[in-house]
Amino acid sequence: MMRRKYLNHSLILGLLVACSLGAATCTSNRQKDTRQIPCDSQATNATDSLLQVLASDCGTKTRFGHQDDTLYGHQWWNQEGRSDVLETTGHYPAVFGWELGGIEHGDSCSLDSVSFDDIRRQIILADLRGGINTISWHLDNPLNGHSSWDKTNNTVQAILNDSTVQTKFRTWLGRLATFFTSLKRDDGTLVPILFRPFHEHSGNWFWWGSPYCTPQEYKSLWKLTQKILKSAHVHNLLYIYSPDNVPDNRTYFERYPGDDLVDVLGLDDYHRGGADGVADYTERTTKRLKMMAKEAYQRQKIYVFSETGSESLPMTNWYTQVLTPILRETYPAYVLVWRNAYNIPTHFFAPYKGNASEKDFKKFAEQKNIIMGK
Ligand code: BMA
Repeated sequence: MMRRKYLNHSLILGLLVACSLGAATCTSNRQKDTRQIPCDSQATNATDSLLQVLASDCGTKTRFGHQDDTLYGHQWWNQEGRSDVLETTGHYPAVFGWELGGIEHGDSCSLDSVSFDDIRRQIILADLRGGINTISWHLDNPLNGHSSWDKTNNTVQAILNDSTVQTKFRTWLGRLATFFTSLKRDDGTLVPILFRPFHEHSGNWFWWGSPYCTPQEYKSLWKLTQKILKSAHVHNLLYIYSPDNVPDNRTYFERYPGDDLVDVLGLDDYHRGGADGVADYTERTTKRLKMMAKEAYQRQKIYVFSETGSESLPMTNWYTQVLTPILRETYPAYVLVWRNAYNIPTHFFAPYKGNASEKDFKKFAEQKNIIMGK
């Protein structure tokens, strides 16, 4: 059941009007509240269940997530069972983010030098503990082999129309599909994954960014990707659409591939500028999340704060004084903060043992509407 703390007045009014028009409308509204339908009609039972679990809390509670949490942390690397979040709060995160950039080449290690075998093992372990897994993919540019930050214009167009580039892209997706279908539990069922392809497309830093392809091309890329993954028998994914900061609601949906191709409305938006940036960050993310909550309800979807954080945590009370008030307005199904890099001391978003924000973070994690893992 998708309970909503956040329902704006116009929506309530709309529902009242709809109900007054006849019982059939009311029934369908009631049905609308009770069950989410994955956009992949062949989604596995576990994938369907994951969607229902997320929907049951969306709007009233938020799960806490951290990127690469158990692979490495602030100044440590690959130590079994370790997690900066566990060491500071006493709990693992409820949601684990992982990154597959590099898998497209058949490499054994990711762009962050992590072995894909280790990532697979950590995903399966997290799932076993009752955690939820989400995956991003900073894939290279198939047009020229440069990184995902390569800004060559028309790469998306080339994938769609140039058979050589498309063949390469299909091979890359084949390797990604092999990884997804290798995520097996002991009983042989597949671990469900929240997949977030071509993220932050409203920005100008990735080759799939808005200056380098038309909205139609972006949507076609999404559609093609999903079609190829499905034809490679990948049915353990929920798909997240995750623009970065956008100026208005129209731009948020400008490249939306459609309700039949998306399960989750996401938002990637970081707090920059410390104390001076609080007002701006709070205002824009709250506004956008409210819009997403309303749209998600109407489209029978869920919404998440798919990436955020304040790098190096210059404000030691960021978690309780900046993030919490934002979450409280809409309670997205989860919030995920980015990684604590083992080799870049300033590149961290969750406090670690001994960090000045540790106490504040523990307080954040103890709130009754914040869900942590085990
Ligand atoms: C970025 C940074 C990079 C990293 C990339 C993919 O935001 O953290 O250092 O390579 O994500 O994980």
